[in-house]
Amino acid sequence: MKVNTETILLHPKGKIESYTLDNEAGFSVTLLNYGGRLTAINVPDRDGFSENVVLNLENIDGYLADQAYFGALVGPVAGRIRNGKWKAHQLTQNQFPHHIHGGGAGFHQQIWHSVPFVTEEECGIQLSLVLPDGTDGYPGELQLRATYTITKNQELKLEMVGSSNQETLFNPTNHAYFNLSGNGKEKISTHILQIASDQVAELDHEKIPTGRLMDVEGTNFDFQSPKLLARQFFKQPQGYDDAFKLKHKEGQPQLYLADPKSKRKMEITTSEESVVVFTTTNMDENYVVCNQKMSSHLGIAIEPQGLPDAVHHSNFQSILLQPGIPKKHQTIYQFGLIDE
Ligand code: G6D
Repeated sequence: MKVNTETILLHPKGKIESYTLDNEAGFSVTLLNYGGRLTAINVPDRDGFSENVVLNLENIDGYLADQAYFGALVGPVAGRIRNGKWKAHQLTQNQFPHHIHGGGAGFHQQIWHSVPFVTEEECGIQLSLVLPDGTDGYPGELQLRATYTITKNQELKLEMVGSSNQETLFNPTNHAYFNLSGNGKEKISTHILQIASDQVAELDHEKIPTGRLMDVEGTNFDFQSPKLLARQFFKQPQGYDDAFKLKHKEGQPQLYLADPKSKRKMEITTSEESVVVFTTTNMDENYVVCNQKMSSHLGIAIEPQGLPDAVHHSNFQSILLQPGIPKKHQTIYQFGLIDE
């Protein structure tokens, strides 16, 4: 196990570094301390050939200008908060009139303090950050720790811990866009997706939950058995940007994504109540991702988190962070090959 460090840019706000965590057996993860962004997860395919299974931008300028959270840690609260309102607090209305993904000074554009570590079985990076009281309207000084760890066994673990000196909100996620074909060779339509979820949050026309949880059985949101995405996009041309409420069963992952051609698979196990799945449908943009123009269905963002806009729905799990009581979120991404 080893960690390589590369200095990318001396930015006025601090040194931007890139770290590569390497299990020395074909599995490696590269991330920036800027936004804690995953820029590469290299995973062997059926022939043992390692390629990147997350979408990345061309260079650091791309990340500094990014509006779509490529690979980023997102928070303090992922997703939309209606009108940016919580109790008497007004959060930044960065998707006017709503608040989205932590606002203007969210996790994704902070330079985190970073410390690499290596043991015999694992290696990783511990990132830390303090967001001052009142940042983007959130009360309390928020102390954060985000730890990325890889194992010999092709696991990537992300643990995020938040604590505050006042009652505040905490619902972070990671916003990597996956494409298991490797370096964005194929569209995600070729992928198979399964989610341990029998309910999806009903959304209004602004993509904000109404509070109703709808049964997925027999609908286009039913991923309880493995589904080919191409077939789902045919039935649901607008794609998916939806929050699935997860079922947790000891020892079982909540999400399975596979690419039959390369035979790569990923299983996600999370402590969180839901997963937001965003299929990049119609995301035809003028920037370069994995050496090509960003286009519809190039990646799938998988964002484990509490249900969005939870502050306005008493039937959603609370995302309150109480003073002096740290809260931990954990997600494990397990990579491997489809069994024949
Ligand atoms: C998020 O749910 C949102 C999308 O609506 C948004 O477009 C994307 O981030 C960039 O996942």
